[in-house]
Amino acid sequence: MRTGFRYAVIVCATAGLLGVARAGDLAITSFGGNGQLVFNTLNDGTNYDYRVEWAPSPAGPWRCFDGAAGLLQSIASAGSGSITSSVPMCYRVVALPPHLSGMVRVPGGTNAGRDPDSGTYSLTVEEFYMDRYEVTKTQWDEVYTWSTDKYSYSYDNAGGGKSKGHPVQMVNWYDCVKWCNARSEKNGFTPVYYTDAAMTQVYKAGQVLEPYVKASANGYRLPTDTEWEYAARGGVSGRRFPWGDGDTIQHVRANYSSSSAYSYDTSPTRGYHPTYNDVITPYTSLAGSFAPNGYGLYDMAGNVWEWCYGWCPGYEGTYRVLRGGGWLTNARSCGSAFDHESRSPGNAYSYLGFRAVLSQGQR
Ligand SMILES: [Ca+2]
Repeated sequence: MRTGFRYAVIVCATAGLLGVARAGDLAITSFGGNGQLVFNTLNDGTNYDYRVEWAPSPAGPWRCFDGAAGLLQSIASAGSGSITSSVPMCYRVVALPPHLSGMVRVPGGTNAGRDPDSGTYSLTVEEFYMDRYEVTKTQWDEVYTWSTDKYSYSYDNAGGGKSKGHPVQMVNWYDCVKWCNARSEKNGFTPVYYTDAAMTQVYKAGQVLEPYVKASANGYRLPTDTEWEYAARGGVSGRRFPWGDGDTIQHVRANYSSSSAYSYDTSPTRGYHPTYNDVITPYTSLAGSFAPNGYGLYDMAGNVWEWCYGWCPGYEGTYRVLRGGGWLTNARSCGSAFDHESRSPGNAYSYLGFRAVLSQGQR
């Protein structure tokens, strides 16, 4: 069910608490001189995500923190040996409505640089929201059951999952596209994918090689290849992997198969991830088992590969793009720029899952 934002505002000067306005039962309870902001949480049985926003005045405009750059961007040189700093004076805590809980805001913009593997690149996207984790089996089942019981959806695969909280796999591209539509309908949104040019017939069943895409629809969809890579880079440029500190990979950072074939694979443990290799494939890990990237996205390298919407260039009509590498594959495949992998949309594998996005304006 879609609801509006609920938020609590704090107006502060030099980190002192001057006044608090509250909406509902969400409130900021303290803001200390050490910069620590404390707020209560909503207690209505819903699992909300929360985020802190800032503004120059209570009238706004309110802005999200885009990692460290969100603050650094407000500091500019005066050109005379001194620095003028514009410090945000108001903060608020926002409880994201349920349809956005579990998603992170990916700010629009351009991420350009030189990737150690692919060379110069430039990625430009509009703001969108993306699932924080790969879609889990739990999440998959909830929408799958809802959509097949009463709403005439039919899928080629029921989906596999090592256990609750692990990413869903053994789902083909058609399943994922239909599931996005079902999730949209479940949340009261307009589905994105249709079977007819007039876009009156929601894509719910069968294998439609090239669904009609309603660009104005506000529902869930698969990310484009460009959106996926932009998101994976997490706001840092020119790095091989989703993290900003170095261009190497180890098992402590991701669930993948380590090998000495790549000099930047410096994992002290080799082969499949020792924590998740229980000799019963697939060796997936609980979604979110490793540190997130700068946008708060987990497992953008490894665990399961992720279906993107687009065709593999040169193989239009045959193969759809996958990104990010998985538990089965090597360090190279985990690179943010690695786009050499694609699969037939009708095939399903135990190393391949997905995550969904919402276009801007759906907040
Ligand atoms: Ca992944």
